[in-house]
Amino acid sequence: KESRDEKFQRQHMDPNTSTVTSGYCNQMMKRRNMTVGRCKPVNTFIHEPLPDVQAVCFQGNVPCKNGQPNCYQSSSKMRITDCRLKNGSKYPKCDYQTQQLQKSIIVACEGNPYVPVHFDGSM
Ligand code: U5P
Repeated sequence: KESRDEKFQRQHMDPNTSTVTSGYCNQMMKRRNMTVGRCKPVNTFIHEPLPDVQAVCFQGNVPCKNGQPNCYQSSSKMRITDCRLKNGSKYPKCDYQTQQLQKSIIVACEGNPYVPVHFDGSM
């Protein structure tokens, strides 16, 4: 079974893409199995090395949106792509807007080793 950290990596890690095209989200949301059963409405991919993203668990502690205390904000901006389902897109035709951004990310961390298991947002 997929662990929570494996799920985080499947849903949010894409370190090796340097050039993001307009079709990126349609392709990646499908390839990473986020269009199975429904179209996941919003999802962020992070284009930084995995160790740099794992290190965020030891950066600034912030409360999570759900009130839990185990969220962390990256001290540096990271290269990310936000995928947002377009208005009027209906399953199974999941049509996404692709937006490249440089923002600080917020992740929730758990376990031993203490690693990211949830993407809480960006700012
Ligand atoms: N999410 C992102 N990026 C964002 C906001 C949300 O990937 O900037 C994804 C996360 O996987 C999160 C899920 O767990 O959407 C639901 O987010 P929310 O609607 O609870 O904020």
